[in-house]
Amino acid sequence: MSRFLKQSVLLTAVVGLLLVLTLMATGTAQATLIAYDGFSGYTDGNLNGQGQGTGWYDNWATGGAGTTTVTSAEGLTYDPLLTQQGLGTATVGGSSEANAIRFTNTSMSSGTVYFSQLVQLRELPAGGGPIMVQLVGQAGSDRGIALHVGWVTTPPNLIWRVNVNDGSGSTAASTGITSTLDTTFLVGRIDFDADGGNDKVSFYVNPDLDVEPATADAVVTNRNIGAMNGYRICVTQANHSMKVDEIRIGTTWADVTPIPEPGTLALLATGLIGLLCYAWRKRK
Ligand SMILES: [Ca+2]
Ligand SMILES: [Ca+2]
Repeated sequence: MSRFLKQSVLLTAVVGLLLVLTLMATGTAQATLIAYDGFSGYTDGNLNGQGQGTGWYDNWATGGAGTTTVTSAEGLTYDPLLTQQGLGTATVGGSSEANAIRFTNTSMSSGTVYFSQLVQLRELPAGGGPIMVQLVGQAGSDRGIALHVGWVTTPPNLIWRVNVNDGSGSTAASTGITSTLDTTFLVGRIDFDADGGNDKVSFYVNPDLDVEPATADAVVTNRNIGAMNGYRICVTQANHSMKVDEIRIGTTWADVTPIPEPGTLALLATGLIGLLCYAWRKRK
């Protein structure tokens, strides 16, 4: 075999191997994600009846007298979180409510479950009910884990807090972190009790992506929640709206805090440069 032919065979093998490794890496990153919606691929306008992403049992169903819309012209970002263009916005007109709910293919009732999302309040609430995103456990119900904006004591001390409703009552825990009009990355974690007892719910506001913080910003440990099988956006504050994006439900911290994979082209370029160096050294 000529040297040129040998190098061609080697080149083909290396490029093929890089492609396989790239595909494997991409597949691994998504393999354990229970559900994802980055609001890409939707038709602009009313979110009701539409559905994209992965891991969902049905499409979005909107409720309340307000509206929930989707737009492809925007997208919330939280560097370096992996994101898609497009986002959803729940808007309350007057004093009513706007909500949107979607169920998952997977029912979650054991082990550890994480859910993350980007949210942006469009106005700071002046009073009234909560503005929230939540994992829910019953069709048509808002019972479940709610991550929402609420009062500390008196206005305008708005804070992020977690609220857990298990059907017999609810417990709220404050993060002490003031809510702003900036894009905020919220992560919820549920540790289901293996013996059917009370479950632990942890809440993180704007955490680092690479490693789960050792201490959560708020924790609730005295509620016994059932199976979670849905996700809900809800604004009950008069004349307010909230943007929601990059909804992820998974079983590990890494599932719900992904950063972009090294690009295929970057990997190929690295491989080719290495190969050229090898060929050059062989010639000498
Ligand atoms: Ca998006
Ligand atoms: Ca339990």
